[in-house]
Amino acid sequence: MDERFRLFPEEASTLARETDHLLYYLLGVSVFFTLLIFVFVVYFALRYRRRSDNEFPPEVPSPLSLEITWSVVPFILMMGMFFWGASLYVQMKRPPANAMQINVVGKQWMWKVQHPNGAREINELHVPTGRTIRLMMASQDVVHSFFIPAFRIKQDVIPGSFVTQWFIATKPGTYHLFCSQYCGTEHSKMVGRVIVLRPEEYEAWLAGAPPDEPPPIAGGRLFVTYGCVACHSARAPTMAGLYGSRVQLDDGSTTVADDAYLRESIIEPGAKVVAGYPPVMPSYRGQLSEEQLIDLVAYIKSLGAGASTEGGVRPLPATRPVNGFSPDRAPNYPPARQTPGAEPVEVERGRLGGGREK
Ligand SMILES: [Cu+2]
Repeated sequence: MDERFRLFPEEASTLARETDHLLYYLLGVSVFFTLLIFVFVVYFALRYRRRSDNEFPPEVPSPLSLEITWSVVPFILMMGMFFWGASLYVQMKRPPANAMQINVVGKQWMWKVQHPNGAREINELHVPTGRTIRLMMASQDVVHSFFIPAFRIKQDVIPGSFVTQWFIATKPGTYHLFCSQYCGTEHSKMVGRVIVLRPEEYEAWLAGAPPDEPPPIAGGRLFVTYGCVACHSARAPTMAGLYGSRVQLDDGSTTVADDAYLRESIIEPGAKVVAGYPPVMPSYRGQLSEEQLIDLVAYIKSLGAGASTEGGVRPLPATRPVNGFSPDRAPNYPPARQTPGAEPVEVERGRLGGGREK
């Protein structure tokens, strides 16, 4: 690593250059106007100083053209900052398609990383150049913040949720990885290295890393051992094609089945109940680690993405009889609460024991 003094960290990602350009613009505008104002203050103080006790300044009307100029010019410069910053922010928050997902779990006081093939590392992150990397991050305890100065990315990792961050590394090398959120006594030791390799070097590194179960396979195993499969094949929504699709909820609204939704549905199943199904799923809060939650979501994702991510409503799987209730008897099933004539669904809810009274 280059240990010479440098004003700005190295630029090692595609976002780094653009972030710096915006920063140079902000600095440039700030320095220019600070100096301009400073020079005018000194100049006017000397030029128009009071020269004798009986000197009174004449009243000078402010010219309209000057008023307009010094209102409009800063307005344009500020709006430039706003739109430039906002567009960069939006770009930073939306990972491009076909990103390679690497999972990161923060805990006191380390970063645990897992690659798509299952390979794990701690406080180190190996990535290839030129590839879109999407980090799927979670915290096991307190708020941490994943900070790679050379990539100009910093993302708070909040317990109880999944957060994502993406980047494309551009320059092979070793860079700092920090936790930039005070997270306990050994926060200052929660540091690591990001090692950017050429794609072929990355493949070689992956091949040489100790093998481990890929997340979707580990998730599939959890799906069976935690008994999810017992319900999510007949009595509850199936998982095939669920990821990324739009789901009809029992309050009439819809939601996209993304990582956050799946996580919430495991931890707090009553928060968003799929229309036509009784809210009987137990909560798995405290039973699954962050890694296991990531694995489960990876498994569901591996079952296929929804075909109707572009705003359509995924048809609910209701082809099999549920506890003796056949969908054939209720032509309006499943949109239970939207259609007034969907009485059989309500009856069925009561019979399953967990039905909520309207
Ligand atoms: Cu931390």
